[in-house]
Amino acid sequence: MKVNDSWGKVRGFIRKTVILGTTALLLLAFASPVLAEQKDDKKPQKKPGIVQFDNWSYQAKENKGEVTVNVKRHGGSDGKVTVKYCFCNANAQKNKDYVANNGVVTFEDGETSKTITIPIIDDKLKEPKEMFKIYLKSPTGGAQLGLTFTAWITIHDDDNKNKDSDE
Ligand SMILES: [Ca+2]
Ligand SMILES: [Ca+2]
Repeated sequence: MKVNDSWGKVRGFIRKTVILGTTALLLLAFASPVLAEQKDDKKPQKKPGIVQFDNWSYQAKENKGEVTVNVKRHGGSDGKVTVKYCFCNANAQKNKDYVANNGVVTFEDGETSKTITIPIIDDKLKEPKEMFKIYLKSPTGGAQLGLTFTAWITIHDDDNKNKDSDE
């Protein structure tokens, strides 16, 4: 009797365990797609951000050798994005007053700030203020260009001692 009793208990225990286990497995099977879906819903959308210059105007001294402009990425920094840059002449002449090396700025995932260094040519000529324009184009990686995607660079001559260029 004793043996039978305990066997009965054991069987009861096993049955309960199996039922509980099956129920748990079934619950998991039903719940996991739902949980996964919720997880997907909560996953924030990728924000590659907006890329632009931090200023629309930069000043360069002719005898300083170079000018640095800042490119910022804001509103998100997800993933790698690139943006091309090129130059326009105004009264400053490409490769006479400054070196116009078109290029690409690359922001790695999480990066938000980059610089472009433009060599300025110290030409020893007496000149007025000279200006040229740099602009950003062709963003990749889902990034967009901001409003300040162009910037003016003013070269202040160091050979001309008149008022106009001596600031
Ligand atoms: Ca010059
Ligand atoms: Ca000069």
